[in-house]
Amino acid sequence: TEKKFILAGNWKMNKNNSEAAAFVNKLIGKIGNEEKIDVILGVPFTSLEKIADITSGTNIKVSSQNMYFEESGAYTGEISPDMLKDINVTHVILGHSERRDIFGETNEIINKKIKKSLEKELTPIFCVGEHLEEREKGLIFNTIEKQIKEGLNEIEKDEINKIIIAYEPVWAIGTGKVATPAQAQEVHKYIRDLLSEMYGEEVAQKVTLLYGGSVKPSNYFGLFIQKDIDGGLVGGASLKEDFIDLANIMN
Ligand code: G2H
Repeated sequence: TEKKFILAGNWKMNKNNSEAAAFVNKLIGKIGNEEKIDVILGVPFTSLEKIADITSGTNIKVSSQNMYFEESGAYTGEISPDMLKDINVTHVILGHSERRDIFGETNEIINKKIKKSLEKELTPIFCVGEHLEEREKGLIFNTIEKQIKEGLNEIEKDEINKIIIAYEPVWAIGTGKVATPAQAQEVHKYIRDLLSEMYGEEVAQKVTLLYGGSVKPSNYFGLFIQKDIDGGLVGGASLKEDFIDLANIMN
């Protein structure tokens, strides 16, 4: 397929403004002209504007880690898609398991956010993934099916290729326990087959599916050579020079 591999970082709640700028300046020197892959950085709200300015003209794109689904108004503490667009943010991570588990985001809320991001031409990086308990009970596919179908509710065929989907098994997040390439590929294939059922084979093949959960340079190659894995969403390793190594592995 013609789709590009994506290396996306998710800094989560890390790096103040000056740390963010120093790190990204280093990244730009090493991978700022990357053309074979798309590099996306998921930055805290406080550093988005600065990082979007620093990376402008490079091949590094900037993502927020969340947003609200309303346009504006009395939503104390929230950030709107227009606010993000205004400072040249291009992507938004939605439905991360930390948003679901710590902040109570439901599939319905995530669906509203995905629809709003598409309307505003922000590219959603839509995260799904099962908990260990669900895996152990044999409920991986049930969980993923519900997250995908409810998260993509009312999203039409002509919009599905504007969405990046990330599979992040919750038991592999920040735990150092990466899914094996076979475990990851199994679920990626399931997601692709499900998309094919929902939207048709041709469209499903074009959807970018990222793997996330304890990705680091030493385990990345085996994952990203899998047929249905089109890149990675990287947390811990995106805070360090490991991120440069990951970009180099994909080249
Ligand atoms: C999964 C991932 C990035 P980590 O949440 O979204 O984090 O690589 O630290 O497991």
